[in-house]
Amino acid sequence: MPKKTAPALNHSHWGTFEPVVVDGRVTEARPFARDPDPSPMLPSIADALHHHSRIAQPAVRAGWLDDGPGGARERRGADRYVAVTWERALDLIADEIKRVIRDRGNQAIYAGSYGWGSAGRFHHARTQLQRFLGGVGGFTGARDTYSNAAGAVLVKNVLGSLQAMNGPGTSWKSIADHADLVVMFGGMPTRNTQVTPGGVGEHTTRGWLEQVKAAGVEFCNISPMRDDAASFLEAEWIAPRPHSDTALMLALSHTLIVEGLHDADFLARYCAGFNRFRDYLLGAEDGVAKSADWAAGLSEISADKIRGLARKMAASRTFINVNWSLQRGDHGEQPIWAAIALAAILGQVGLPGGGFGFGYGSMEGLASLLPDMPVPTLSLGRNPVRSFIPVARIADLLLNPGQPFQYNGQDLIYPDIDLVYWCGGNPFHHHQDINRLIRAWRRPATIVVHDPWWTATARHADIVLPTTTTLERDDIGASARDRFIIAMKQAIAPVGEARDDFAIFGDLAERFGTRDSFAEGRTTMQWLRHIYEAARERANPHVFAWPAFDEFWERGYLEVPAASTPHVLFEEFRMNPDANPLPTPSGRIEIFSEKIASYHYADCPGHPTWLEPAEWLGSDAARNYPLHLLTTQPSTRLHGQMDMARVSQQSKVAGREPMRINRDDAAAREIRDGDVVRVFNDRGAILAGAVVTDDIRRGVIQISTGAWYDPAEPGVIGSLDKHGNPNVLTLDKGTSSLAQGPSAQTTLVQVEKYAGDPPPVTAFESPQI
Ligand SMILES: Nc1nc2c(c(=O)[nH]1)N[C@H]1C(S)=C(S)[C@@H](COP(=O)(O)OP(=O)(O)OC[C@H]3O[C@@H](n4cnc5c(=O)[nH]c(N)nc54)[C@H](O)[C@@H]3O)O[C@H]1N2
Ligand SMILES: Nc1nc2c(c(=O)[nH]1)N[C@H]1C(S)=C(S)[C@@H](COP(=O)(O)OP(=O)(O)OC[C@H]3O[C@@H](n4cnc5c(=O)[nH]c(N)nc54)[C@H](O)[C@@H]3O)O[C@H]1N2
Ligand SMILES: [Mo]
Repeated sequence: MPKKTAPALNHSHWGTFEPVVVDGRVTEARPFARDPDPSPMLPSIADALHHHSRIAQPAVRAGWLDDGPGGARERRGADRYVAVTWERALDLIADEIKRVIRDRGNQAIYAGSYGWGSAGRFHHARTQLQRFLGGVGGFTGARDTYSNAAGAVLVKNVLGSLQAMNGPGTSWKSIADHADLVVMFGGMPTRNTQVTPGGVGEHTTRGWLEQVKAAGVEFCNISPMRDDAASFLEAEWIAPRPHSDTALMLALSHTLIVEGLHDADFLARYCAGFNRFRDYLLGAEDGVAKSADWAAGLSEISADKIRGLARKMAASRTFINVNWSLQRGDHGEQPIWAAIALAAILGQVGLPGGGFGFGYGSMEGLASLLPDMPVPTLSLGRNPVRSFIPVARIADLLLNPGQPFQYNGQDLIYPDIDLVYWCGGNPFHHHQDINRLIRAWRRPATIVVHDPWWTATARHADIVLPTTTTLERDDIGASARDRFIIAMKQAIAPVGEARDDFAIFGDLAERFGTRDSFAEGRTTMQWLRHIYEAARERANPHVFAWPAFDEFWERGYLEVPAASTPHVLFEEFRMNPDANPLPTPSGRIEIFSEKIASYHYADCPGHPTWLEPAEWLGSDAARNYPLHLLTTQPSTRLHGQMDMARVSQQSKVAGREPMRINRDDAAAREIRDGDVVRVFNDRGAILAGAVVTDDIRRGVIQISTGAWYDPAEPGVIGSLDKHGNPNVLTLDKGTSSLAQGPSAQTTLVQVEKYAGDPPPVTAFESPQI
């Protein structure tokens, strides 16, 4: 443990760091000494903090200020702003919230406000917003995440809890000690494991992968990208067409059954509904056997290869991982369910090193040796309004007031939204089909956004409030996927007129007479003490004796010892399924779900099923748009955060977001490395910078998410995006009536070399004020 002289630390979703402060400015973010594998994104922190795209003072869109709520809404994204004082801005917001509550009711306020904000657990932006609005009658909220909605809703139904999706899963240690083979659908990209929500004190994934490799375990990377597996893994690369994974998994299952390699005892004892699924696989339901030959036609992986892999999986202790990306597509529930069924047929679920897991290459900490440790958090408070949307249905909500929709067995209605309040998220980064979003965004009378930076979302808002970043305030950083708790100490004074979200909502609450219930009479420091002590009370003293708050704050961090025994998912269930049933209706793994079947959803039947995605290389649409666009997580930033800073900027090609394309696909279009290209489909067009590679399968291109949306004609639906935000191109459709998750990966496009002088990127210039 550090002594009194411990450096003041700070914390981010991508790592703990020590800010170096010179003359009131942060010049450097030094990696935390206890982190074995710090994120290469740290050098961007100082740039972003002091960048000219910070919002200097509260601002109101001119059309809204002149004409009142709803004024010149079609100018959102193109309008000027007027700088106002904090008092004026807060009066305008309070009056507008009061108007909407009076005339339309609280459900007319949408405050689902999805987004990652920053790592501190007290200044958790969305929680602060929802505590405030909950106290003044409530708001329409949101369920689930963009990360893994389809998977989460599915596993809650068929496994009974979220644990398999969100961790802790079977530990890497167990895999190193017991597995022979790791089969990775979507690979295991270490770029993604830089990150976990609430922050990472200790990056463990690369180290674990090295240990698993050193133990002699083989890896198989089933992904359109070779480099989804680190080269030191020496993984076999199998590159199916994107979205054909469900067909592959069904064919692996089919092979195991017809060759008698399935574990009949496991299926009888631990699973419900295997026979129904078997009938489907064998073709009894629809006359089509889901054989290796059948899947070969869909995936372009040879039938022999599929059969060979099935036999190898049955002959080995095999661990199957499916990354979350696979379920971020049309019918995204299916690859998750098919993987569960495949693992059940192998019969190794609940055995050390065997079975399945999700997202091990999606984020840090899904399978490390995590201690039993409570995390300090700010409670959400109560929301008296019942209406909600599945989070990725935001554009549907705004475009279709009063219309019915389905979600996980419920028939619901979209409420009529008049005010959107966003705090800690960036829908113009995260949502699909931005042109459709702009159309939806024109519906509400008022849009309020808090952010430290002039993101595209801020630039499409009516009232914009500048907030502090983690370096400008005190907080506590912690995550359920990490064993460090960090005292995040203010390093510099707030930039410009920025204020903390907590302070802003306190002053808004004052205007409603609810300050006492919102702030509960505590200052920031008293809150930090309060949430820390509440966690300390829940902590198991046999795991670790938590010091009192003052000692923690002075030490700078807590390091809770790693768990001594590896975790095995469903180990207890396997030992005694009657005494330890799963919390599903049958108490078993539901290969067939009576409940899901009872909803009669054509897009999510009662067992894992091959359902053709709306767009993929096997569909008719591929004639016009022959390339499958995968919008992966960026290695150089967190979503849209820090796009203006050096690590991200150094990765740009001709000033635009890189687009990786296979050598043959590039040659056929006369595209060379470094060319500016136009990527387009019926939904929109963007400019990007070409990177020609052999590491990506033919017919597939990759553009990371997160380049700031930069329309050539601001405010105009269908404008060319000069910078390369791939969400201009993506499909905005629910995965199915079950989960209604985002289908971002279901996108076909065409690419051509851009003729003429590419227009300059202006995404990071502030709007006219
Ligand atoms: N096409 C495509 N789209 C995707 C995905 C994909 O795979 N493909 N992935 C999706 C996924 S998994 C996710 S999680 C989403 C991520 O989408 P978001 O979470 O919305 O993305 P961020 O850029 O992290 O947005 C967080 C915002 O909070 C702001 N912020 C930081 N700290 C504070 C604070 O203290 N207060 C306030 N008020 N604001 C703060 C940041 O400046 C930033 O603008 O994107 C989704 N979008
Ligand atoms: N550096 C960094 N790390 C991050 C984030 C970030 O912004 N920056 N964001 C974090 C967040 S919020 C999340 S939710 C996770 C997301 O984690 P994931 O969803 O797992 O991440 P992706 O990068 O979208 O996809 C991983 C890989 O899946 C492969 N893939 C895509 N579609 C298919 C398919 O149809 N079949 C197969 N077999 N493979 C496919 C792609 O080749 C891709 O490289 O990442 C987290 N990690
Ligand atoms: Mo995510």
